Amino acid sequence: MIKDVFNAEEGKTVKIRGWVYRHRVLGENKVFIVIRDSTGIIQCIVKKDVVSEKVWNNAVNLYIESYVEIEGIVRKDERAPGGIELKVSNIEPIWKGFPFPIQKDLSEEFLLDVRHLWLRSRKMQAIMKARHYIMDYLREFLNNQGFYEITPPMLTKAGAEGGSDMFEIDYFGKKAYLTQSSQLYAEVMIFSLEKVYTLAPCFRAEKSRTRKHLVEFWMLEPEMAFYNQEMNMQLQEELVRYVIKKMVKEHEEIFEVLGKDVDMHKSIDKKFPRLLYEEAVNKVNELGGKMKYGDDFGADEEALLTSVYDVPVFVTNFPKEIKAFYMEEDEKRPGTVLNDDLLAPKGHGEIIGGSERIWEYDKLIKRMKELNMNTKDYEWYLDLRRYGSVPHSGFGLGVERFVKYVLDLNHIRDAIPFPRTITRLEP
Ligand code: NSS
Repeated sequence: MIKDVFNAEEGKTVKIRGWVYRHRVLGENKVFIVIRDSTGIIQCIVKKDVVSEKVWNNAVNLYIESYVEIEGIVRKDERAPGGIELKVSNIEPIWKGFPFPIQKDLSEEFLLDVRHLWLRSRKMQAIMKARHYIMDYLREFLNNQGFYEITPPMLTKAGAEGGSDMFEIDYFGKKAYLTQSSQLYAEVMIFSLEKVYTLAPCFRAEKSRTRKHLVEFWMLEPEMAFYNQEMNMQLQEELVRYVIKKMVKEHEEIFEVLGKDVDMHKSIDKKFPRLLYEEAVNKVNELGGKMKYGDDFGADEEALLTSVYDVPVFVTNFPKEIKAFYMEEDEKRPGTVLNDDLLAPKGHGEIIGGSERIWEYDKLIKRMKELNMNTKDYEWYLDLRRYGSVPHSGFGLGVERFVKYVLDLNHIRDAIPFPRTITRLEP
């Protein structure tokens, strides 16, 4: 692998395989080739006067993304990326292929059209590695705390979050929906395993065209028996901090490839501030926004509010009218619920939504009726409140929103390999 060459002794002959990342014929007798594999890139130099005619012709006639095998001598050179280059003695194309379509046009639309090829770029490679590590650390943190991962269904009969953004499908002549959230299934499992989480896709036919909405996204949904909202928020704070610290400590090179400085996370040990919904609304207005009590935070309001923080901030106690049916009312602040949205700093906005759940049967039925919900669709969910119910809480963390925040990406679509948006279902 390419990374091994950087540990090899100077003067040693090595063999590598990889894809042509850059290719430049310099004058009559030099070719510069940068080769990439999953571990990195290396500069290779071919000089006409030291290789056979066949090798020279092989070197000249390559395309970007041709797959080649190269033999060469390791040389130190400060001008090369990583300070090492290969003086090529042999080069064999294993698959020369066709001229690569990604050349001059780097417009966002075009790169989305050729997403299946653009995923090979250094930028996307770095983000996909980060996504892998982030998902791994999220699981690691929860597993270490005694959580069980459970796998929820994607095909469901009723929505978990309500609203009009459900994808309806024909299920053998009956209506079914793609899941909006796995929460209700996570709730089922706490009565067996006490602390569980799902890490699974969610689907929302959201018409919002913003830099933070996807139609198909992944959500981590922990659910904990006997947790109140305070314990719930503490867990969220520790989880977010754990993953960010681990990314900064172990993967600085990913941030470097993306041109980002890990210093942006230097305050992450600070306690995450907490604002009541009401205080947050006032703050948005102080900062020049226009909100009234009862409005939800849009992308602009979140951007305003979070622009003044360097760590994520909790907003709690939303009016119950603008939140989901299952949230427990706060006895100390009637009309508001025991919930939190965790908003990431510097404009990234909401990454987590969580709450304490209504756990008593009578209260839940009453709330569902107030909202004119069809309780028949939720019979099995109501069973959870009929038999052995206990207080519990949980939250959902949007994986792509979190990746966007951790890496400070400009757009959520780069946090997932194959983004699904209103206008895009391909590749
Ligand atoms: O709608 S949420 O606020 N909450 C729930 O779905 C709860 N059922 C979660 C739970 O308590 N188990 O969504 C949670 C998070 C939200 O904070 C975002 O980070 C993410 O899910 N989310 C999205 N990410 C990308 N695109 C879209 N459209 C999207 N919607 C929510």
